[in-house]
Amino acid sequence: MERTFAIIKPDAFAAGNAGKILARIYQEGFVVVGLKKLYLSKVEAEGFYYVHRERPFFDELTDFMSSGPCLVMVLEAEQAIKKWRDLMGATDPAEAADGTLRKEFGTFVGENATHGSDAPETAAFEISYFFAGMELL
Ligand code: 3AN
Repeated sequence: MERTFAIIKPDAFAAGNAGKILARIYQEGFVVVGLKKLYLSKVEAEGFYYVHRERPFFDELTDFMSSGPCLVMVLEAEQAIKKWRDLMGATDPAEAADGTLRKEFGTFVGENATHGSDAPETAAFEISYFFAGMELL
């Protein structure tokens, strides 16, 4: 089994889509190992997206991620990282395949409903950024 880190982003949370996205997560067979609602500060969002600090959209991205509450999660499944990224779909909702979360719930590339780790190393960093070991029993 593998663990990945996921976010239901502020756009999807504000639109009332968190329940529908969680239902899909359970339907697809993930175990929700950790789950909490957070309202990130700008500094907390910047720390999370540190690897993107040189990208032109960094300020826009961290403003958005600190614009309202979100749900942060640790999901467990066989090949959880790939399985969750497949369920999310392409970064740009306009390019995401039918049946994916970003196609259904995303608005545009900057507000795309969900986040998922892209590799084991990033999953480890992202999980430990938001969760203590005791919260993941
Ligand atoms: P993914 O989340 O699919 O791994 P990345 O790592 O390329 O995508 O981008 C990180 C986040 O930055 C994305 N979730 C997206 O919301 C945001 N982002 C990516 N490209 C842009 C862009 N051109 N303009 C605004 N935000 C962007």
